[in-house]
Amino acid sequence: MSSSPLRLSGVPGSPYTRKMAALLRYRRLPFQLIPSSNGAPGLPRAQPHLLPTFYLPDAQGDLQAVTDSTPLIRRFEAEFSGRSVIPPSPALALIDALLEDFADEWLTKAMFHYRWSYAADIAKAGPILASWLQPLASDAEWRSVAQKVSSRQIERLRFVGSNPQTTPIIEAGYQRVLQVMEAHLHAHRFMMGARPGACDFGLYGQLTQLAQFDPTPMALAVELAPRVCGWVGVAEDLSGLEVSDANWLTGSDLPPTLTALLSEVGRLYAPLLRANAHALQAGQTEFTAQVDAQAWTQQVFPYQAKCWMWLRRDYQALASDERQHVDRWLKGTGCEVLFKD
Ligand SMILES: N[C@@H](CCC(=O)N[C@@H](CS)C(=O)NCC(=O)O)C(=O)O
Repeated sequence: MSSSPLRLSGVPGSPYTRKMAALLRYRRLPFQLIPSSNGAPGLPRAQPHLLPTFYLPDAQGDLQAVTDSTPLIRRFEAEFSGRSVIPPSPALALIDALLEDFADEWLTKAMFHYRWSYAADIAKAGPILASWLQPLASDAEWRSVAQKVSSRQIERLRFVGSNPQTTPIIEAGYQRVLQVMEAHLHAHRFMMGARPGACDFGLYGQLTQLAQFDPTPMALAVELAPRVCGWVGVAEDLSGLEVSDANWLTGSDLPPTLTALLSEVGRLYAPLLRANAHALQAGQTEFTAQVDAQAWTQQVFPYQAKCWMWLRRDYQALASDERQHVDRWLKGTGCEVLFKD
């Protein structure tokens, strides 16, 4: 364990940067956020270049550029003790991992979709993202960067599967997710109980954009889920929240509101994970899945085949009594298909 602060680069419009900064604050791990999407001179560059990028010493002490928030959270769990974000019950930890993955990989579809589909959202995001990329650009350069960023991202909508066919599924799904989170927050401070799990930070990261930045999804959040909006504000800095082991959800049943959230995972995300991985295996470049009884067609996304593999690996590693808990919790949610066969 090193005593120097962790260093990372990222910008406020990156949900994964927000996820990791909030997680480090909660864990009371000192860090320095380099406010840039390009790192800083002399620092290594990640391939692929993603935000946030962490700069971490390897075994020889050489700095490496490391990305991907989900494995980084597990690495920091191993390297730093206290204020863990992984529930000690392996069964609950599996549910936490599944919800974290849903936030990172499905809710981000809604984030990207709203930001780059609607005129008001594009008009806000283009110039502000450009100011983070090139803070000192002249007005003319700035307008040109804003234009370039917007056209590039609009062109990339297809990567997340946002198109006229999937728009109703994404938008109805986002609104239901808000409503079930709202219901859960009536009785619990976090998804994982009275203390946050990794999934809380994943959801928080996407919601910093959906509920706090992009005008179209933000108006929906204010209308449908005011508690969720309040929660996002609080989750940013949980450094002073005192927690104990007793704060995790306990009991042999999950709260019904968490089951409702898992039902959204089963409805919106599980069919995509399966169809994507099967298409990748079959060497296809595109797949169609049935989501919410409607066709969803998008390009294959190799990274999400890895996500599914990680979840299945964790499920396989469970002891049989733990697996029975998970099976019971997932029964009827649509998530069962993730772990069958
Ligand atoms: N799975 C990664 C995803 C990170 C990611 O996709 N970051 C986005 C920004 S939020 C990015 O850097 N995209 C590259 C680009 O837009 O060029 C994680 O959890 O950190």
